[in-house]
Amino acid sequence: MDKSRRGFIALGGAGVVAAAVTGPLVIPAHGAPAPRLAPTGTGVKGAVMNKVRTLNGWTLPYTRKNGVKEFHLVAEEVEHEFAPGTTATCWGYNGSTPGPTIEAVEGDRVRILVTNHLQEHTSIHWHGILLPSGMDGVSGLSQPSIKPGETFAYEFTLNQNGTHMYHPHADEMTQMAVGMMGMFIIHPKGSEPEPIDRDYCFLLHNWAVRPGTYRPDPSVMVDFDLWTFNSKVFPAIDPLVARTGERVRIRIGNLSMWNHPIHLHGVQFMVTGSDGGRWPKGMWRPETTEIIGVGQTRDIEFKAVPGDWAFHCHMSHHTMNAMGHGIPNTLGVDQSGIDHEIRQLLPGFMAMGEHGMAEHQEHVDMGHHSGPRNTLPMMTGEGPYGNLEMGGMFTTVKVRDDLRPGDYTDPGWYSAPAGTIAARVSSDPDFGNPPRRR
Ligand SMILES: [Cu+2]
Repeated sequence: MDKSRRGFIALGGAGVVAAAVTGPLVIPAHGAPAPRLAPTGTGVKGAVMNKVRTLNGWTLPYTRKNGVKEFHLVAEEVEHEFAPGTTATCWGYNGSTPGPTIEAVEGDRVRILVTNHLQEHTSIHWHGILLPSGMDGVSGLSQPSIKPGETFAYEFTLNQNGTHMYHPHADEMTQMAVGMMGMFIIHPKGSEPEPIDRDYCFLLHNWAVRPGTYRPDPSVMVDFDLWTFNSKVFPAIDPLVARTGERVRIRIGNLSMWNHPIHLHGVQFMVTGSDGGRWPKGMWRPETTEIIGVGQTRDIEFKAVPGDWAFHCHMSHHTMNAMGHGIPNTLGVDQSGIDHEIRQLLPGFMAMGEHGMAEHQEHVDMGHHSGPRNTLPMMTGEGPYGNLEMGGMFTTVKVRDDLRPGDYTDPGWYSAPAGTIAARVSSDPDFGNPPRRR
């Protein structure tokens, strides 16, 4: 049992945790803030169901009241770290962005208390969930907005299963741009038709945290600086870990402003579901890239194959961290001699990009070039064989033969069997006689 699961009480059999426990309920992975629970009169009390592993995140505990599962969300400002080197004042729920994942079971009656600690009104829309119109959370249309300091109760019965989301439906442009969102997973009653060994979930998002600033800019529509899985960028996104042969499901939701073609190396996955629930098998399709449209969720499933496999958005600018886009193209431009002259105007200026952008990481890693405050390098990360030159929506799926079930600790780098790694056969540029079109 790894540290992020410590504190759970598993009641054998179904593996569903539904016991009232006292004391710390969840120790979220990687230093995410501890859940803040509303006082219940008897101290901190609640239960956690955690069948899903929320990447870099956590599951919201609940209390059971007369057969109703009661959750309590608090909308509030949070200090958030995207990766070591960049923090910002964001908005979220219960101390984190995204907010904690809500997990429940088809047939449950749920009550969700929402307390507003923001300085402006809010509401929560339960995206994709079938419920009475008055519980749909559209402020002005289906309910009055939740004013600062107020608590509203949403209550409904879950008549479906699948991968869903929650987000404000009040000043949405601002509140979503600064991080207010979360996942709402409804498990089917009974067991899954194909048993799932590891069930991951995360949300896609984009942020305009301009170099040197500490607040995401909600007015930006297309030109973002940070592209995140669950509000984290590479290299701070946890790896997805599995044991060889396990059936892995990854549930992905998109509340960003772009569609993201999410690509997994090493396997053909099946696209098996969405917020429409688990699709009939005849609708499953094998893919290696699946576009997760804005406002959509997708579930992908595969049998884990040993290795370290890249898992990322295929929009190449979405696997970069902060970068200036309004710059002249330096590719192929001889810049020799201009460093000295420009440095008189811009101390520390360094001409780059003549032969491609990869030298950017080398310069930053060598400390030649520090960049603005609170700003991550455009490309970063080191693997066992060198620089990764990545950022943003990039992580790895790490599959090993010898993992214990339920062990989510990072197993380090894969050691590939001898003879299965691409290797140098020549250093002569004129090596061989490759056919060329003239
Ligand atoms: Cu993308």
